[in-house]
Amino acid sequence: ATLHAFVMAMPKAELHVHIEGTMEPELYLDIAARNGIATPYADAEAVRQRLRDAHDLPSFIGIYEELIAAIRSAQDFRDLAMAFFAKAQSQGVVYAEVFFDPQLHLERGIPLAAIFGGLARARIEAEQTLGFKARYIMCFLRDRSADDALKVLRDSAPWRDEFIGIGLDNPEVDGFPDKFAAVFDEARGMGLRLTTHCDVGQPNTVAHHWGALDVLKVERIDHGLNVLDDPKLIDAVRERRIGLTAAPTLFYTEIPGRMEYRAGAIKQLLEHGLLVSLNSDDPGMKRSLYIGDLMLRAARTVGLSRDMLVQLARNSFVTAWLSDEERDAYL
Ligand code: ES4
Ligand code: ZN
Repeated sequence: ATLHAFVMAMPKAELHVHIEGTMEPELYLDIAARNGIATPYADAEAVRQRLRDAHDLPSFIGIYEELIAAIRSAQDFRDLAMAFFAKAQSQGVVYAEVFFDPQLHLERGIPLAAIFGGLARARIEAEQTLGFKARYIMCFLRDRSADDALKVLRDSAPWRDEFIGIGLDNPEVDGFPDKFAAVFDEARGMGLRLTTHCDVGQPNTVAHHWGALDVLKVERIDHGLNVLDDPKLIDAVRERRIGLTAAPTLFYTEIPGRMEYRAGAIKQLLEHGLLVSLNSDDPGMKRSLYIGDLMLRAARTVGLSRDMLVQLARNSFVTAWLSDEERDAYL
C-alpha cells in the first residue's frame, strides 16, 4: 500500500485535542451567523488570514478565544464535536479523548448545562450513527486560579459521568504545577484520571515536567517533548509508563524548523522506548491537519518508518483511558 493508504487505514486513538480548537473557519462563520454575532470576517479565507497572526502559544490563544466567543448553545457544542468526530473518523481515528475548557465558556456566561448537554449529545450520536467512541477530559486554564478550577470541578458534580479525567492547558505561568496540587488531589479522590500540558519551549520546562509527575502525579503529559532535555526524566517517564501525547501541529504561518523539531523529538522519544503518541491538538485553527495528515507529514519530514508509525498508534491505545476489555478490542 502507499504510505498514505497505510496511515489512513491504521486504527488510531486521539488523546490530545481541544474541542474548541477543532472549529474550522467555515463552522465558526455558520455558528456566528446563526447566533447573530457580527464578525469582521467576510469569508473563511479571511478567518484563515487572521489565524496567520498566530506564531506562538500566547498569540494563538488570543485568536482562539476570539473565535470561540461565537459558541453559545448546546447545539453549537454538539455540532462542533460531531464535526470533529466525523473528520477524525475519516482519517482512521476510532476513539478519542477530547479536552474541553469549561472556564472559557463560563467566563462568557455560558452555563455548564449547555456545555455538557451539547457534548453529551454529540458523544452519544457519534457512537450510534458513526460507531465512533469518545470520552471527555475537563481542562482547566493554568493562568486562572486553582480556586476557580476547584469550583468548576465541584459545580460539575451533576455531570460527573460525562468526563473521565482532568487536565491543564493555556500558557504556563509561575507556580505551575504546584499551584494545582489540591485540585489534582481532589480529582484523584473522585476517581478521575489525570494529565497536564507541558508545552514545548515554555520557561522552566524540565522543572514543570518533574512537578507534573511528582506533585500532580499525572498519568500522561500533553506534548512532553522536553522530556528529552533530562536523562533522569527520560528514565522516570519510561519506568512509570507515562504517556506523552505529542502534537506536531503547524500554525498557518509556519515557523521555520518547527515541524522538523517536533517530528524529530517524537522520533527520539520512540527510540528511547517511551509511550509517545501523535495527536492533532487544535486542528481547526492550525492548518486543518488531523492525525492521519500529521503522521504523513512527520514521517516524510524526519523519516519515521512504518514500524514507528505502528508504534505511535499502538502507544495511543496503550496510554488511552480505556478499560482492559476495550483496549484488547482495539489492539
Ligand atoms: C493549547 Cl497547544 C495548547 N497548549 C496550551 N493550551 C492550549 N489550548 C489550546 N491549545
Ligand atoms: Zn493542547
